Order: sequence, then C-alpha cells, then structure tokens
Amino acid sequence: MITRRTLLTGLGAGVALTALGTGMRSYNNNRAVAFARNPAKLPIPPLDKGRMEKGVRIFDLALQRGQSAFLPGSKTPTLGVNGAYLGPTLALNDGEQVQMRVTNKIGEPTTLHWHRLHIPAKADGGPHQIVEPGETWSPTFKIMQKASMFWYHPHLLHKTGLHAYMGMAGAMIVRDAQSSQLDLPSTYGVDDIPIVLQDKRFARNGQLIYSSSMHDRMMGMKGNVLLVNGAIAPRFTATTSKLRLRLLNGSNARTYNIGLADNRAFEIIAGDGSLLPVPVRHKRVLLSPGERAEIIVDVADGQTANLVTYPYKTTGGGRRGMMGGGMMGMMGDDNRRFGILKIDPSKQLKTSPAIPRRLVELPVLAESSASKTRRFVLDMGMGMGMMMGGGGGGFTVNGQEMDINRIDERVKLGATEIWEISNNSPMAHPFHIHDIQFRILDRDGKPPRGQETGLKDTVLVGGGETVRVIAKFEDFADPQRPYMYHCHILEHEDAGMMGQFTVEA
Ligand SMILES: [Cu+2]
Repeated sequence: MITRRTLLTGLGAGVALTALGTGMRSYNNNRAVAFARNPAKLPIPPLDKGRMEKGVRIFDLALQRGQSAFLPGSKTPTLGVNGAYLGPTLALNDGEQVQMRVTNKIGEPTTLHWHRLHIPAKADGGPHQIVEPGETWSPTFKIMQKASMFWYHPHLLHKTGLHAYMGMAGAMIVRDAQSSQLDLPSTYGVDDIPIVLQDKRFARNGQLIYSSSMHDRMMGMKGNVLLVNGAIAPRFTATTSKLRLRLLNGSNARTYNIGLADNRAFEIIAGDGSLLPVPVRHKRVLLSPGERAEIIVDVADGQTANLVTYPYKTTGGGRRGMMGGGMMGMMGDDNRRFGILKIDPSKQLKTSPAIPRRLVELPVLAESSASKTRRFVLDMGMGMGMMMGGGGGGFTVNGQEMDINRIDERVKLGATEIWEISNNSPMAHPFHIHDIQFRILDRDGKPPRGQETGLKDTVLVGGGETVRVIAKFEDFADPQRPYMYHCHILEHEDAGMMGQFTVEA
C-alpha cells in the first residue's frame, strides 16, 4: 500500500515535492495557457546513436536530477536522463547488439525499463532490476524488433508513478531493413518528430504536485498542464509537405483523443510496436498511457495545423459495477482540452512523396495455433471504498495485488497463447504486457480497427469490456526472473494492479 508518508519521503532530500493533494492551490491553468499564447519552439530531444565498441552499440544513460523552466519565472525540480527532464531519443537498429549503461545519480533506488523491447527478463529493467544510487547497470541485448517507436521509463515497485511523473523517460526509435525501403518521412527533427506527452500539475512556486489524495490514487495522477517534449502548446515550422509525428503517451494516467483543430484527416501509419499493414485515414487517434501511434499530417495547403486533444468516451458499457451509470460514464470520459502542437508550414515547402499504400507484412497468428487461453480480470473494487473514505487497497489482477515474491503465471517457451483481459471495474485500464508484442483478436467480440491492427503491447480495456489478444512467447526462457503485466495507469500499477509471469523451457 502506498501511504502518504512513503510518497512524501519518496524522493528524499533535494527535490521538494508537494504532496498536499487536490486541496492545494495548483498553478493556475489560465496562466499556463496565457504563457502558451507566446509559444515556445517544440523542443526536439537529442538523437542519441550511441557509440560502437567491438560491434556493440553502447548508450551511456545517466539518471539525474535537474531544474527545468516550464513556467515563466519559476524553476521546477525534475528528473531526467542525460538532462534535467526526459531523455534522448535512442536510435536502434533491428538485429544489432546494444549495451545500455545506466548510471543512477538520483540519490535513491530506481530502475529503467525498455518498454516492450523483446529481451531477456534479466535485462528488462522491471522491479527486479533495481539500480542502487551511484551504481551503473549494464544490460546487453540484441534488438529484435519491427521498426517502430518504443520508450524507456522507470519501473520501481510502488515508485513508478512518482519517478515517471518527475520526467525520467524517453523514446527509442527502431529501424529495420524492410521499413527503410519505404518512402516515409524519416529525417529526425525535420519531418520525423517524436512527441512525448506528459500532463502535470504545478504548485504556484513552480514545483510539481504529485498528489496522494484518494481521488488521484483512484483516477491516476492527472495534470492540468500538458507538456509536449517539455514545452506547453509549442510551435513547429514545417519545411516539408508531410510530417510524421511519433506520438508517445508518457503520462501517468491520462488518455488523449488527438486530432487536428480544423478536423482534417491524417494517416495513421503505426501503432505501438510496428507499422500498420496499410495506412488508416482518420480524424482522431486515441492514446492511453504507454501507447504509441505514428501519424502523417499533410500541410501542403499552407494552413497552420493545430494538433489538439478532443473530449472522448471510452468504449464499453460498464455492464457490471458498483456505481450508477452516471458515475461510470464520468470515469470513462475526459473532457479536458489541451493544445498539443501548432504546425506552421514554411513558405517554401518541400513536397514529400506519397505515403505507400502497403507498409508491412505482419506474421499471422491463428487462433487455432494457441495452446492455452489465460484469463485476467482487472478490478479496483476496494479502491472504490477507498475513494469513499474507507480503507483498503484492492487494485488487483485476478483478485490479487502484486506480490514481488509470487509468480502468477508460467508460460511455456515457444507457446502461442490467448490472453483474455476483462475489466471488472467501471474505469478504463491500459493493460501492458512485457516481453511480447501481441495482436488484438477482438474487443467484446468485435475485430480491432485503425491503430490497433498492428503489433501492440498496451491495450486500453474499457469499463466492463473484454479484450482478447494473441502472442507467441519466444526466444527467452528464465524460470527465476519474471516479466510483468500491469495497468499502465502508473498509480494503479503502484497500488497493485500488476502481476508476474515467467517463460520456461
Ligand atoms: Cu488501471
């Protein structure tokens, strides 16, 4: 159980973290918006290609504390990787051997997890791979991925939410031979742009508020200011007629329904872990915490394209639940609107090639090839009581809170399995599985659409909904060291909505 005490003492000396809950007057959103009227240029995280040593690509990553200037006239203590806030974009190539040298300079234990790289469990950077202060952790592994964007973030038991919220995260872009043949925008920072979204709540002195109120533990920590690569509603000048935006929801709890303010359509070309078989033309892309999507925005008309968030309702009717329909509705909806990015086309636009109509061939996993169906029920039953002023935890998978000393599931190496994830609560949960990429079979019996047609590692399961996914558990067996599956609302993960599985020969 997370108590207010552990939250308050969590960061030790050095970072004055305000944890006074929703009663504390936060940084006025209007002030942030007014500030954004004079918007900053979109910061582009540096592209880190590492350095080659005996055929291994080495990345030196220092986890550190720093001060960031998000708001006028105030400095915000933050965490970052090789910088004050967020970290570099790591450039990785399929088939290459890499070593991550992670040095912990934040003065307290943490971990760094490679969100859904297919690597041995001992290299995963989950709750079992703690990096003590002053230590360097150096996992070596081979990149075995389809071209896509992945990300790294902390994964310490009970502290993931806090450490990620403070900014210790970054993107990883994997390229492969097949995708390099495609005529897609791929000049980093010019027409291929990472967009890391994190919402924050600020105290009036500029410090981040990480609240321990019942409400924020239940709903997850949501902010009222959206940072886009660390800037508020920034601008970007396009020099090409098409822009590839690689969207990463690195937020603790908030799902974004992203679109253009003038309602123009864009092409979705990738989901979490791969390109899509074919581009999907759409006006919105829904992104829950942990999820990624790549979109191609066309600005050939010379008009400013304003990327914003729209209100949304999650799918799923909440067929069960202890609350009335109104409450369930509220828990599935989000009506806050944020500006994400204003794209100004320059006068002389270079014309980008047309988007290829076919992008990638993905392996087919037939349902009949599955040897087993495992069922996972997500619940927050007691948590409801908690919000109502009672006690208890109750953020569970299959009725149990995470126990780091318990292996919940044992999967046979080489097996193809169907995992059926049912949400027994009224609130949507983004369910994430380490080690594998899955395909979505169906959502309440209906086949997936749009960005969900590629390889996935995180799927939003609406209130009362059941999603079935299929995956093959290959290559890495380790009976001792588990991988995690969990809700990617980090406060839920920290409160127990997580389990452990091993892959065994
Ligand atoms: Cu959750």
